[in-house]
Amino acid sequence: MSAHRDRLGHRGRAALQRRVEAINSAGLQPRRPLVYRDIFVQFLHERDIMNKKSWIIYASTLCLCGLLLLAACNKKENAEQSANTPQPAAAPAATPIDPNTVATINGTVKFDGTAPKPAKIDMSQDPACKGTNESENIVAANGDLANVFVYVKDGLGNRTFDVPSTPVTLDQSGCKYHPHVLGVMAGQNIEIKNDDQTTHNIHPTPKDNREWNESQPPASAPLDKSFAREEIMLPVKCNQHPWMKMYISVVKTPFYAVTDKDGKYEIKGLPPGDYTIAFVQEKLGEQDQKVTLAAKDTKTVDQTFKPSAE
Ligand SMILES: [Cu+2]
Repeated sequence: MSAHRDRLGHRGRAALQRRVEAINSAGLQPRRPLVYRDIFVQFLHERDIMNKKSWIIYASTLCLCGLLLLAACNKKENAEQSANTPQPAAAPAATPIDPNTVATINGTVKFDGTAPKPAKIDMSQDPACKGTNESENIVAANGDLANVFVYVKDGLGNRTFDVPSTPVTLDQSGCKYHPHVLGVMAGQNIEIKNDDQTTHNIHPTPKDNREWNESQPPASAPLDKSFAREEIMLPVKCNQHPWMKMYISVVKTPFYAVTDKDGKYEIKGLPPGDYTIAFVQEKLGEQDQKVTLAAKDTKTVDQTFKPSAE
């Protein structure tokens, strides 16, 4: 009872008193004598129901307001975000290449001096690796230097080029990589095949791209890989066969070539302009040459490498 009284408080007690007086003054005749306690209990009951109803209404209203506020804030935030997010600035469009004016460069890369005798490679650790093998770090016959990566290093400005949908192929056969130097555009697929009866583990060790290595058992499906960023002469090795090495050059333009066994290369389809042509050899480094191409030019740009100091 004392607890009830406390819960009622001053205003509650005053209201109860008024009700008792109202009943008494109306001269009502209850079935049994109306006692203070009956009225008190009924009052508490009504008050309880009222309180519950009020709570539900209060809570619902609060929730609704909260949700509305949240929605409003989100909307504002989104609006601010889209206002603050810098839209990619429209790069000034590069002049389209006119196929009627394109030029060609070609040439021969020479090795000046006596080419080192290719070192013999012992592949006896894996009986599945048959045949002869020789080091390919400098491949020069009659002074013609093979496996030189030639590309347009500068002069194309902000031109961008479509990535070819056809892949380039890297084959493993005779426990060697074919080719030894491969050019590919950034994002273009490289189809890696294993034609050997042994498991290879392809392991590129890039500077500017993601490193990975993956095993490829005999007769397994080709691996499809690509590199996102430009990187010249990215080394690739095999974790199974320590002599297996090759280089992938990842470029942003289609203007590249690799010298063949006669040291020859050709790059076609260049718009007229001033260019820097880079020649890169895995042991002998890089040499650049400038060339100016007029419309429909075919220019010969030869290059000579001297033996390195070692
Ligand atoms: Cu291997």
